[in-house]
Amino acid sequence: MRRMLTTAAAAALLASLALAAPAAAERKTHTLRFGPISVGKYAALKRSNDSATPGVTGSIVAMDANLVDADGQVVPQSQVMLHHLVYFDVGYEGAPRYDGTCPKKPAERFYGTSEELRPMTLPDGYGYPIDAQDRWRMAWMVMNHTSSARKVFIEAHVTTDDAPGIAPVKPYWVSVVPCGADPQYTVPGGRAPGTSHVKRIAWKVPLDGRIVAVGGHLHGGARRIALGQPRCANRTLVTSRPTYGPPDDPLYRVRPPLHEPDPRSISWWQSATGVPVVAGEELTVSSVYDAERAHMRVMGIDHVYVAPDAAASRDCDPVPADAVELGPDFEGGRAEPPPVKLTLAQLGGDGVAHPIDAPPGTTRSYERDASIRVGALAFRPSRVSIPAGGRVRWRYFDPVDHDATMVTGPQGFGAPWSRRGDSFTRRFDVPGTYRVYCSLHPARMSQLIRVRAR
Ligand SMILES: [Cu+2]
Repeated sequence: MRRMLTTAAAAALLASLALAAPAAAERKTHTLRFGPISVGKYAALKRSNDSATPGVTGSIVAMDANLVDADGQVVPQSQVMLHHLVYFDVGYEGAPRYDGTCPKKPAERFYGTSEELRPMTLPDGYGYPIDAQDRWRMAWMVMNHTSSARKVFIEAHVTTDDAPGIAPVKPYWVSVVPCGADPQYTVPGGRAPGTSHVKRIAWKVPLDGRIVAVGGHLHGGARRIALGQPRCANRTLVTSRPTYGPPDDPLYRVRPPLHEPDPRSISWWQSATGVPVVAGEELTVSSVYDAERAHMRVMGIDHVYVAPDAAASRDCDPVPADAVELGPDFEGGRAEPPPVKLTLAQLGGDGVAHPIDAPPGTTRSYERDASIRVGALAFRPSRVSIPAGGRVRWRYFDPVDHDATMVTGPQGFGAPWSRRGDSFTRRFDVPGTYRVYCSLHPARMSQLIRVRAR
């Protein structure tokens, strides 16, 4: 039932509101919790869904997120891992938002974090503008490294400020694999020790402004991601550097090791002065990985926050002195990606995943090409032999996504996430033994591909 105010009470309330005005700007940290998420043992779960919002008209000046249990305790990444998390602002009816680098996408990516759990910070005086009516979405992937099903929550902390003078920033996600749902690629490996694999993209800056913050997203095997400015003598503006955990980090003691751990820190750059950029100029993003070993399903994404500024300088002034680089918050980290030995695994009758050399069964030999049926959480046949130059075709029949990702072998590859009706074909020119799993169901779905020398 609605409560009605008497005229006198309403008048008194108006009087007290008038006395309180003008309202002081408010800085507040909101906790947004999503869940529970039930994730099976050794499972990777990915999804996108609506997110709660702060319900504030103002600016986001800081944000972070992690996984917590029902008591609000942070869950260690070595147990249940937040592999990635991206927040999207959809806007509202009459004021839709579109992505900065993929404008066909009707939602603006504004904060992303991954295994390194890097918070978003902006220099003082800057913020990402939001409206109380905005709707948000979130896309996430969670990996359970343990032998029991777990319930976790994604908990974000969003610091908003409704002061009127905060300069707005526009977020741009610049990926070396642009605009796909799964912007991954594979470093095939097999090159000399110390050499690097570089994947580069050019990005046309859409407006005059100043870059005031840059974050990076990289996977295990990465050496750096660099933002370059060809217009100014091809200089490097910002290098986002990974730091890997120390050798005794629990991340490297996950057994069985089903994926190559990402860096535990990726440096974050910010400057209140900012680096001026001009509408129409091209910046480059270079994602640099170790080329000696294969690294499957890697990414290279710069998160570039630009403050629109029509008066921004067109000169190539030096990178400002107030630029800071925020590095790891732990000791003993490693700059070079450590070698990680991955393995196939299979859930045993004891409910625990055990490393296996190959899936059970006999090997089916083909004169030329092999066709593999992916369904009911299995590859059929699971062991095949083809001649060099032959092809393997995966045909997908399950309603959920799977992929085919090399674990060990002479040349890395990763087939894209696929489901019922999809297929993918790869030609194998390099002889040898390829151990392959579905990276989304690594303890259940494995296969062996022998490629015979001709
Ligand atoms: Cu799968």
